[in-house]
Amino acid sequence: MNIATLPTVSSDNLRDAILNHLAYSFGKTPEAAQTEDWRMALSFAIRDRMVEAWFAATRRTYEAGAKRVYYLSMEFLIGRLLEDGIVNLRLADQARAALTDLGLDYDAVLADEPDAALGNGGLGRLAACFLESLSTLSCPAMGYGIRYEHGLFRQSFQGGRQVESPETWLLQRHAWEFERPEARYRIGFGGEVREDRGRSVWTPSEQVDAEAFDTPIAGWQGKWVNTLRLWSAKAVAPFDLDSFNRGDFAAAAAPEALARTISRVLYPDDTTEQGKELRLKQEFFFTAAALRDILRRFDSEYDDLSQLPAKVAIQLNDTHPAIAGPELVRLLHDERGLPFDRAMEIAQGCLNYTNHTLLPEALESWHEGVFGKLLPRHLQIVDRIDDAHGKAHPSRSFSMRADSQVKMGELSFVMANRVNGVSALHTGLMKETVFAELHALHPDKIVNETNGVTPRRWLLSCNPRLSNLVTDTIGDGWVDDLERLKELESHVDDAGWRDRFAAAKRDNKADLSNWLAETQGVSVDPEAMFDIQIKRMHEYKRQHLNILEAIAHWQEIKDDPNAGWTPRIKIFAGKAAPGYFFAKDIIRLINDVARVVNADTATRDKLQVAFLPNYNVTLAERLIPAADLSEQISTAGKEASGTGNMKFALNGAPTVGTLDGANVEIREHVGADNFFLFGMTAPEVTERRMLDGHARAAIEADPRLARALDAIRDGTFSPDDPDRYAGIIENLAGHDYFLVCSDFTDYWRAQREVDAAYADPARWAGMAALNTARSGWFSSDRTIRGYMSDIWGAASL
Ligand code: 475
Repeated sequence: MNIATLPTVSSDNLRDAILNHLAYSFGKTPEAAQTEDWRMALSFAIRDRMVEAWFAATRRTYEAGAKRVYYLSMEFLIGRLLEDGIVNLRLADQARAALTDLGLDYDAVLADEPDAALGNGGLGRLAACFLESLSTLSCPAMGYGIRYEHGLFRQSFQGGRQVESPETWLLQRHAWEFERPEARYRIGFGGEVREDRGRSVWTPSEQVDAEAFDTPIAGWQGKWVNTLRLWSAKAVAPFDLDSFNRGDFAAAAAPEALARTISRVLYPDDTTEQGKELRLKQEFFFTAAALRDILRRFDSEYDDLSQLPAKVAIQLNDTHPAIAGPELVRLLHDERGLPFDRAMEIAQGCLNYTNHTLLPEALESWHEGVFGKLLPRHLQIVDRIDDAHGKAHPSRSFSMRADSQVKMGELSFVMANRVNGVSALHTGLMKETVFAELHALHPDKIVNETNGVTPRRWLLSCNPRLSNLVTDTIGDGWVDDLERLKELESHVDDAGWRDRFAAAKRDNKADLSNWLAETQGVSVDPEAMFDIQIKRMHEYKRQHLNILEAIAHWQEIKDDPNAGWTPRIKIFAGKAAPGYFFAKDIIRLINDVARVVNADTATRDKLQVAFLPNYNVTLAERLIPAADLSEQISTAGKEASGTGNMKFALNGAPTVGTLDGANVEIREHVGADNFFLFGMTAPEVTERRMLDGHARAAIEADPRLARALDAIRDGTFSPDDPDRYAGIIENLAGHDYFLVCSDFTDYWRAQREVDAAYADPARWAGMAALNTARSGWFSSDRTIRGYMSDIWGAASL
């Protein structure tokens, strides 16, 4: 059902288009053009090829009267867009040829693009994969979020410590957005509510405008293009002329400054909640603008609001846009005059909520003082929603308004038609723990949609060597039908094919090792095992378990350097929330251990440690294709799903991991023989925590663990400041909430099994290849099909 057949494009056509843009869009001659000019000209030439399909998709959606999907998310971690566009339009060969023809380095031009780091981690990257899959599946959809001026902070190290600096992606020119000055909505905050002839009228005390910026998102082969619409805050009146004329220039600029703070920075918190008023303002700002936009589009086609649930599906990416519930009720009841119950019913027919974490500290809740001051009418509406739910379920023991709070999880659950978890384990735990009572009242509401990743970015584009081998072997049907990777299985026993698979990995590793040498001053042997843990820094993700094992491993190598150790390089990358001091200490510890271990001439051909700064999507695209081993070692029950775990498996890196999140399903798919399992299960974790002194007992039972902790304690890695890690030691030997000590012994065992398997290259290549061949189910195309049928009732056009 291709609605647009793309004209074929030769490298000559593309070269002419680039030169044309260089001259007429950027006013440069080839002689004067800088890399950034070429990058912009190439981006415009590629973008031009999306526009026809973009218009056609919109036309087609109107003609079909199709239901539209709206994905509301505080974060879209989209990374670079140029290569993604080139790959999806299947113009990689032509683009490379055109640039080479112009005497340019294709890779250097692509590398000039800054990452759009408009997200923290998994939740934001999932939203980006979903947008791409929605387009690939030609599902009429739109993403709504915030056009942050500054994305996630830039990370560097000083003396091993994380230092944050502002990220400035918009200081370079950005090729992908279309400003829409006409799509502008006035958003109010504060003020008061008065009753006027039976109607509630909210008069805000402060207002800003939300202005739209649209980015086209092309699916595979560019047949369908959806829109990511990001809102930027603008002052209602940019300038206070009275103040200016009085000579008070600061006051004159105040409205502008105030407005801009709203879309200025992305909150750098992953799975911790801050409870800051500005955050609530951001949430309401983009959600309210999105709802107004959705209703405007609906009004342009239909005149009966009861049709809304049939034509509009809204997905709330976690509770961050949860204010959509009360705001939609307000629009329908206060502004459109529908009875309250009817307004609530229609809103409930449109809204759905995805939960991404069960960590109690991450469940949003606002004090009613803050909430009511900023959104007085919404507080009244939440109370009415809560009352209505309480009346309908008199036996319930909770309230979304308990303890003077507004509980966004409960609110989202009640206002949603469907609520979903992101892996089978996580969805089960939602039913048993956080949402147990709501689940009992609404047994059909919770569904599972296990996460996935887009194979276009996470295999085809980031790993050309492996994707070429796959396409040579089974054709290119896998790109939008990833389960076809299964067809590789019959080749895994063929030693010649396996060698080609191993060669692709080896070459990727050689590239990475050259890059490490050139840019990070780290020199590693590409034959060593590349053992990688990349993700946000968090105690539950247990980077400290990994580094403890590395310390014990180093000590054991020193005891007997000639014992036939399997050479390894342990690579870490990830950012810690600026206020999360424990996580920052773990970064520093890893850097300290790296310094000492890498300087040890007796061991460094067996073990090295590196922490790479400023983890982002682009670094992930570089590391994952070169990984041998994927570290997914969270405390069972804590990682909702994980998506990095899927990317590694897809790229032929077996996992060492716990039975947590989607690891469980990965292991089922790739087979227990091709997955290094260790650690307690979620129920065992719960039980162990109740056991007094579990950490001390674990340390006493394992001399390796005791010795590794001793080395940290005695200042082996911080000789100038032996007490530097007293906090970490105290935590681990004390209450050890995340059970690092209790899982250490089994982790060590699993790692030695990894060593043995890696030492047998044929065996390892077989395991790695089976990971690729059996990862097809983890495509975000499969996930989105699930949302379309189980949650949205939306169809592919
Ligand atoms: C889970 N982020 C992963 C991924 O489903 C899962 C929270 C508060 C404020 C800002 N960001 C957050 C998250 O909660 C988050 O990223 N959760 C992650 O969602 C996609 O795969 O297990 O930790």
